[in-house]
Amino acid sequence: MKPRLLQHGRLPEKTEAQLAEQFDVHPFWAETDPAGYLAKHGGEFVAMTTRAAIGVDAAMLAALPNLRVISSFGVGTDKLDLETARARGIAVGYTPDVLNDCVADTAFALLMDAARQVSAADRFVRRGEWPKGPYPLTTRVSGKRLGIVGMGRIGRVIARRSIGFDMEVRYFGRKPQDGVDYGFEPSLEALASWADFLMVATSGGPSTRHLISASVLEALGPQGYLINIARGTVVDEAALVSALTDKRIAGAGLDVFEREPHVPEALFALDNVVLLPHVASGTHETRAAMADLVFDNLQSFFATGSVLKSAV
Ligand code: 8YV
Repeated sequence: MKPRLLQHGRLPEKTEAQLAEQFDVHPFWAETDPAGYLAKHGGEFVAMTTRAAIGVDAAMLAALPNLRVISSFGVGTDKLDLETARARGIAVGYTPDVLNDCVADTAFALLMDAARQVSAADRFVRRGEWPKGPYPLTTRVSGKRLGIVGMGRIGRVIARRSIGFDMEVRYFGRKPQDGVDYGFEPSLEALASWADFLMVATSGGPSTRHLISASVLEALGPQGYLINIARGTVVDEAALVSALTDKRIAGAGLDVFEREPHVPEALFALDNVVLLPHVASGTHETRAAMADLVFDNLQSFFATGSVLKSAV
């Protein structure tokens, strides 16, 4: 008998085929009566997969009384009820590290676009406006000051990318990080005031909700740029929209939003913000590596009792 696995959200085709070979998979994402199905069959499942964007909450875990392992596609754990998983001894696998490079690359793509207005200048050309005159001057990146909010796995790779731009780096977080050669700033407002570019690379969830507040944006100021490749919930989005509209910050580059896939339409007409649809890890190479790790976490758990990359 193959162990029963509840698939919560689609996964790459190769991964779904791998799971089908090793597990008795139920495609929960296709379920027309999710609550009814779990009430009737929830006790049959010992394993489940999910995605960082979907997660698994306390109510769902309560409907899975025999669950032993969760394998999540993504590094974000803000939608996973880790406290309940820990209390019940449920292993939780996720996919850190394999996406660091592509997320850090996207962070600099957004930073460069926000400062040099690459996308806005492209639209300028396509609208046939160049013959009427030159595109306005933009902002230099090289040699500027980069403030990183969250010096974790991805924040450290972003800091390394800054070397190529001769940037000075300081960072903010709960505490100074060992083995990090950048200046630690215990005050987020002070970091925002110092930085030319404020890079949000911290985890999502209740502890960081609206960490980038109206007062932080005010400290960043009319010469400062905000880049967010973390979670939309980390930024007070209404305050950001207002600051961009009123040009109380110079610009922003955003890959994540508070209510994805819905983006405040007030941003659509602005040339001082770059909008991406949460694609930072969205390359063939990285998504394949994440998918492999989702499967490998499960294989490891059923072979050894432990996942390869544990979130708990
Ligand atoms: C995921 C992400 O690919 O890894 C994360 O936490 O935000 C993305 O890289 C996406 O959320 C998967 O659903």
